[in-house]
Amino acid sequence: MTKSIILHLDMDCFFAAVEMRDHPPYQRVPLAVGGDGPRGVICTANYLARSFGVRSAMSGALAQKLCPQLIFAPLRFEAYREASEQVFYILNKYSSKIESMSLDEAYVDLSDSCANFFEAELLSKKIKQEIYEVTKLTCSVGISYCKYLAKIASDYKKPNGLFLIDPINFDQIVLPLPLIRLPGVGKKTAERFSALGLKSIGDLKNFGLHKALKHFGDQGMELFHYSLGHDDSKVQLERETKSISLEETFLQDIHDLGDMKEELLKLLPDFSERLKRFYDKGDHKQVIKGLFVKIKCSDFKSYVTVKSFHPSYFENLFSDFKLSHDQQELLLKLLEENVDKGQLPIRLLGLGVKLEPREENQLSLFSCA
Ligand code: TTP
Ligand code: MG
Repeated sequence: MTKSIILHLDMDCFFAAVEMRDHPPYQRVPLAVGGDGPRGVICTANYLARSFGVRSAMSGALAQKLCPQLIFAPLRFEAYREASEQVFYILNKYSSKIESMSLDEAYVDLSDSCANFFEAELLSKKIKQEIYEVTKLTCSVGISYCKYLAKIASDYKKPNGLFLIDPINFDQIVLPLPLIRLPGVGKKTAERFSALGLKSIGDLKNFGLHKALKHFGDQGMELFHYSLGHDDSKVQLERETKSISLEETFLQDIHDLGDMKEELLKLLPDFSERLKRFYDKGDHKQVIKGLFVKIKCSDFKSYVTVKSFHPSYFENLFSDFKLSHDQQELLLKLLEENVDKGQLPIRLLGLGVKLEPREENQLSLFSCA
């Protein structure tokens, strides 16, 4: 089997960098974007402000306390979107396998464009330079043989970094990192690990598969595999629809579970519309294989809980596009599970259905024959 070569790219203090580029007086001052006003929350801060402890998702009031000379720039989404499009345009020149995670973050599969890590490093330098020439913004790039390690690598030398994690430096770089750096580990899971004396990825590796499974079930097994450097998740191409979903960001964080449930149910009519539009196009009959709820907490961490079923469980959705009473109850249960994982007020709420990839559809058709 050929090894994958995955690049992870993350723009440096993205919104703040765009503001500094467009407003020279901001370049030498500690800068926060967003967060002004009594209830304001900071979206990001430049690296000078970060040296005072100012962070994303912090209240503007606290940030000002930490750094009294902090300047607040208002948000300009159009400018961030334009810079983001320029970055993705450049990435598209070098690979057709790109998974965008947000305006400023993407995974790129370079397995077909580069023969080895050395070539991938050269190409990454070229990409970084081109992005800088076009946008006048810097980014950090990580390269590895799987997604989660490429992400850790891009973070390792931020800002303006380029770093490779391969099997040779894996132990030295990755094992000392805290468990929260693994995909799917939030504050709560990290605390559960900590209660067993497990702090670092290396601790989990030493803990062993058997005990990881015993204490943490399937998630323990998955995380244990990460601790060995194994991750076979693929860069997801955008062409294929993986899910149909709807989400809403609230002006004020929601604290109360009852209010969250109410807001979730309010999304249902629009969600039905979305389902109907997708299936009315008629050219794809991808079956539904799961239901999920997503939340984003006030610290901007996202949690998604999915429940999978045989596609027949969702047949009603093809006729009236409405979730049944049972499915709505399930949705509320998934919400509760998520809230339990996040343990904080929420700023975003979403729901959706997972679709079976088209190839799997075909396989299951054949296997029925
Ligand atoms: P990030 O890539 O997480 O942060 P960043 O680019 O500002 O800084 P870094 O150099 O560490 O990558 O997020 C990208 C943008 O998304 C960020 O500039 C602003 C926005 N954002 C928020 O609005 N709120 C948040 O809590 C976070 C984390 C990001
Ligand atoms: Mg970034």
